[in-house]
Amino acid sequence: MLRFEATQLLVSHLTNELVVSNLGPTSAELWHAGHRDRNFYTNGSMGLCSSIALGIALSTSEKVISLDGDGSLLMNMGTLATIGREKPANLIVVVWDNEQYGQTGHQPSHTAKGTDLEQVARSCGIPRCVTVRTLEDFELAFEEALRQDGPWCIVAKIQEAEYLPAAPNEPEMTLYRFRSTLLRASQQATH
Ligand SMILES: Cc1ncc(C[n+]2csc(CCOP(=O)(O)OP(=O)(O)O)c2C)c(N)n1
Ligand SMILES: [Mg+2]
Repeated sequence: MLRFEATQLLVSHLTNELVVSNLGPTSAELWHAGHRDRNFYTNGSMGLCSSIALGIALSTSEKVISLDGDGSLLMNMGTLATIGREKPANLIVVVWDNEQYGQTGHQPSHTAKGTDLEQVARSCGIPRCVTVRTLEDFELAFEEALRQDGPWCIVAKIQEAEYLPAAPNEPEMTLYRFRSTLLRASQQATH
């Protein structure tokens, strides 16, 4: 399974969900798959994607999706423990697990040497954890995660591919756009 085809599939299932994406190609591919005001592209902040998504999930009842990377999640594995502790029902963590630190030179990550992030998430108390290896299984798991309460951790084993061009995402603009969209939605809901 390629991350870009899985990202395109994921985007095709979205309605109003909030999506936070890991730095680098994960954010670029999300942008190419379909830019939305409800996408929060992270920049440089390795390890913080699921932490940011957790914070957002705890402050809204809307579904929040984190598109994390194996290397980044390994660097801040405590975020899985906090998700398991807080158990936000509206949070879906997808880990694009290519078993490497892809964008910095394809160095093998711990998941290439036996670390099983599904088991880590499960042992942290995250109730819905699954590993998928094909596009079909990814779609089934993601559709179920959209329907059923979580928190979810979907570890999607992916193959590396050529990178798409970088996306024109400026951090300040991302923050401004994302916040304004949510603010507008909450103002409309109260009027
Ligand atoms: C604190 C910190 N350390 C190191 C880096 C450099 N860095 C950027 S991305 C990356 C690898 C990320 O790996 P992963 O999350 O698996 O994503 P992939 O590149 O495989 O898509 C590294 C080491 C950084 N941005 N921040
Ligand atoms: Mg990786």
